[in-house]
Amino acid sequence: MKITDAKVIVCSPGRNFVTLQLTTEDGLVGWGDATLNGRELAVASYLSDHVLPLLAGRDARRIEDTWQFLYRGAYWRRGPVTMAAIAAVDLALWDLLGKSLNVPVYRLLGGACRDRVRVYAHATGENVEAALASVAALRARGYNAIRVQCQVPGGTDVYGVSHGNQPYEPARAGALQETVWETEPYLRFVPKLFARVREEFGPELALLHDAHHRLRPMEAARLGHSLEPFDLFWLEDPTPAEQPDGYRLIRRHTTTPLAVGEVFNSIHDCRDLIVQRSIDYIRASAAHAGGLSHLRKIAQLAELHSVRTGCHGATDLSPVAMAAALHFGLSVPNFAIQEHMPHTAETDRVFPHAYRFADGAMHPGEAPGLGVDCNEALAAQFPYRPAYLPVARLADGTMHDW
Ligand code: GCO
Ligand code: MG
Repeated sequence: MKITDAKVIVCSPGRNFVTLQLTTEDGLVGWGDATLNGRELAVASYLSDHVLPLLAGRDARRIEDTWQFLYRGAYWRRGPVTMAAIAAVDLALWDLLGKSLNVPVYRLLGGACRDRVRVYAHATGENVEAALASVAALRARGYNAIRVQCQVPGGTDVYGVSHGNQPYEPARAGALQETVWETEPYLRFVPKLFARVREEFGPELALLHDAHHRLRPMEAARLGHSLEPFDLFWLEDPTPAEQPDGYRLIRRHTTTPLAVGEVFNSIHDCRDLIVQRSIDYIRASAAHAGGLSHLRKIAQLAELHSVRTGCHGATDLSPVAMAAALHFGLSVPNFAIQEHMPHTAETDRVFPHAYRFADGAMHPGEAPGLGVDCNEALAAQFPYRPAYLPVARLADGTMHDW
């Protein structure tokens, strides 16, 4: 089962995606997601210029060896661009293996550990009433776990809130936008928001919140403590992830569960956090942390330390990555929850898929491989458009953390 052809497809059906296509001598086609939000073309180039020329003639069934070759064989290892590229190759190889054996990937990963993959959705509002209405609408669609983000009254532009009736999209098309961030009003407002949500929806709904790395460790400790009465499922990314000792500090002050890791790209980014039990949920994804092969190792380390998985699943992870997340979530013993932001209708048309949603959970389906296709002709109708994640400055102009 030799790899005979490899190519990268960049398209923008509602947002940008980078997709890897591997073809074998038997004519099988495998798909991988190489999308790195706001840095898409860097991964496309890394793949086309430096990785794909190394793949021709390799046995597509040697998934782990190919991973080791691309990771250990590179002098400049790790980092988001490199690891997204390795992930794309890895996903395409798992897809090919499943197709060659006519089984869905979750069976190759050890089989289902559960019947379905619990997912959480995003509620957002430009004010508290709108956020409550958004939670109610998601509950009516069957979600039993909901992340709530809301604009802080008075102006601070909270990332992750949709504007008008548009669904929230992590990147903004066109020139890079700068927003203003103010920590104190945010810290005063968020407990009030969750008090209202609990009051309105009762104790059973799982509630999540994402602080998007905007806080210093002691501020995050204070927020976690003030949210304890509202029993969050998790507080995500309270402080920048390169400071594991920051998480130890937060831990000393609050029992609010912590989730981190959507920006991690290797087990080395989260080893200390996991081993020291500074977090409760690891959010690394198959798309950005080296594919299913590497994410499984992260999950196994986490399992040893009672940390569960809650993988990143925003719209900038393509349907190929979403499918991989669902095969992973179905088969990993210490799975907790999966993020779910539905893609646009155009994206779903470009990437027809076997996975489905019902009653607050998803299933990857029984199609062989990952169960996702890419309609190249349709993809070509949606050319790449520059789009960036907005950055944040304090009111006095100081650059602030992402
Ligand atoms: C999330 C996120 C996203 C990311 C985006 C980055 O939890 O879904 O924080 O909104 O910021 O996916 O590319
Ligand atoms: Mg997040």
